[in-house]
Amino acid sequence: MNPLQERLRKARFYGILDLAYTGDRDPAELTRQMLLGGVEIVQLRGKKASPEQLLEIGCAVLPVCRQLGGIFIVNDHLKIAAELDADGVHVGQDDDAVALARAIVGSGKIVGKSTHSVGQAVNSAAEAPDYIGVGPLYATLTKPDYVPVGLSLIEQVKARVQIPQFCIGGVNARTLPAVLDSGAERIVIVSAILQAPDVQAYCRDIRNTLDARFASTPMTGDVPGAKAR
Ligand code: 3NM
Repeated sequence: MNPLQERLRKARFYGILDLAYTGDRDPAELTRQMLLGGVEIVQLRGKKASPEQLLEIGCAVLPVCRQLGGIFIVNDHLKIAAELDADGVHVGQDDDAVALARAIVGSGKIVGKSTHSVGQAVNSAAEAPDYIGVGPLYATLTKPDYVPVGLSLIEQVKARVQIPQFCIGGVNARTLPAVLDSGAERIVIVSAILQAPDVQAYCRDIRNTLDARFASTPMTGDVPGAKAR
């Protein structure tokens, strides 16, 4: 495992900078607020953005991640991730295979994949991504066409898959306790962060909840007896 993948394994809080929610705000400043609030991974997602727009925004966001120690992931676009020299790429079930993503973005980079069922999680894990997304836990306007999978999927996937799982879909300050009670060790938040009146304060609140919950709990799959994080 290289240092980047090591950082990924330790991360619990993943925020998505979805351009559907950024409005006329500065993406780099939003990224800064997210990272200062305790987000560890920032993904750039812009389903309706052109490659040129994503490239331009990525160029502005990446240095902020570098400066503040965040991991920077590009959604869907392998070539843009490669051109930016991003830390990695995230692909969906209908997108490119993990191996192709790795070949294009770079062998030492992070590749993540969305999954929406136990079967998809098991099959996707066999492609050896660095992490999988598991969701949507709840119905969410950020991904309106997807049927919510429910909280029980978290433990079902944990029982079958060893690689890090990031639980996503309808996670916010209100739902977080139930999500954590259901076994989630890592979470992703999109709209709740970007619709918060104070992005940094909202992220800090989530961060504090995660830190309190995991104060002395090692990640699943960690070496027994290893120092807890
Ligand atoms: N992927 P919010 S759910 C981008 O299940 C995305 O793979 C999902 O947004 C998946 O935090 C989702 O606003 C949207 O609910 C999550």
